[in-house]
Amino acid sequence: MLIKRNCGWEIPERQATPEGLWMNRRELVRGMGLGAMALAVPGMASAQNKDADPSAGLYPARKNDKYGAPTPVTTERLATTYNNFYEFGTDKSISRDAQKLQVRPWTIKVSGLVEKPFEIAIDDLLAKMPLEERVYRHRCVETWSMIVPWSGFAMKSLVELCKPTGDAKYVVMQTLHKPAVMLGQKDFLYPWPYTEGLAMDEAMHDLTFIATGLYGKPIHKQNGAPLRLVAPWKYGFKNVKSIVSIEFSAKRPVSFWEKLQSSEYGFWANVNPQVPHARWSQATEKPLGSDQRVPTQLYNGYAEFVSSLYADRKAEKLFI
Ligand SMILES: Nc1nc2c(c(=O)[nH]1)N[C@H]1C(S)=C(S)[C@@H](COP(=O)(O)O)O[C@H]1N2
Ligand SMILES: [Mo]
Repeated sequence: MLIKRNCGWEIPERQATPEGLWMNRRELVRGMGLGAMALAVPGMASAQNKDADPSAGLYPARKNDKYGAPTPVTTERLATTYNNFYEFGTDKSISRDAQKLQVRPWTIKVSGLVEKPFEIAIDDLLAKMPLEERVYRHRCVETWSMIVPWSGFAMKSLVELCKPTGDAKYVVMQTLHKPAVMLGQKDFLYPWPYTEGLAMDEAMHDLTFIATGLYGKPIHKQNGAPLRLVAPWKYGFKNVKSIVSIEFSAKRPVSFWEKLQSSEYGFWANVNPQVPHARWSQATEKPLGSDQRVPTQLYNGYAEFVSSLYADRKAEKLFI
C-alpha cells in the first residue's frame, strides 16, 4: 500500500520559503561544491568521461535543427549538476553519487505486445540507430528550465526496431532497479522502479527523442546514462532516465509520480502555463543560470508540432 508522500521539492521548509528564494538557494548550494567535485569525481571532467565510454567516438553527432535552435543554451556545468534523479537521493549530491552507476554492460529488455520479445545491449542499439544532435527546451514541474543539446535518435526508430503489434497502445519504460548502487531505492515508500509511459502516437512522433549523448559526448550518468527519454513538450518528470525495460501494452501504465500523488501528477503532463500545479503557478519559469523568470509556453514551445496529438483527447486531463 502506498502512502501519500511529499516529493523532494515539497518539503515543508520549501513550502514555507518563497519559491524564488528556495530555488536560488538550491542553485547556490550546488555551485559551491562544484569546483572540488569536478576535480575529484572520475567521469565528471569531460576528457575522463570520453575515455571511459566505449561509445565516445560516436559524438558529436550531426546537428538536426528542424525543431529550432533555442537559446541561450544552458552551461554544461549547470545541466550536469542541477539534476533530479531520485534513485540517487533528493539532495544536491546526486551528480556525484550517480558516478557509481555502471553503464556497461547495459541491456535493454523489450517485452509485451511485440512480434518477438528480445534484449539488446546498448552498444548494439547505438550501432543501429541514426544518431543526431537536437537542442531542446526542458521544463521541470518545479518551474526551473534549461536548454540543452541532446544527442541520440528519434524514439520512433526504436519503436520500429521493437516491432509492436497492432494491439499496443502505450509504451512503458523503466529505470534500472539496483538499490545497492541507487541508494534512494532503499526507500520503500517510493514505487520503484521509476516508470513512465507514452501513448503510441506520442512515442512515434518525430519530436520524441531517446538521448544517449549530451553536449557532444556520451550522456552523463546523472542525466540518465546510457539512455533516457526526452519528450520536450511535457514536464521533465516524464523523461525517464537510465532505461532498462521497454514494454508495449494495451493498458495505460500508472507512472511513478502518478502513483505517489495522482491528483497532482497525471499521465499526460503536457506543459501549459495556464494550468497551475495544485500548489503553485506554472505561468513562468526560471532558466538555470538566470535570475529572471520568463513566461512558460504552451507545450513548452512545441505546440505547432504536437498539439494535433491531443485534438481527440480534449476530455482528458492533458496538462498535469
Ligand atoms: N529514473 C528517473 N528519471 C527521472 C527522474 C528521476 O528522479 N528518476 N526525475 C525526472 C525529473 S523530475 C526531471 S526534471 C528530469 C531531470 O533531468 P536532468 O537531471 O537531466 O535535468 O529527469 C526526470 N527523469
Ligand atoms: Mo522535474
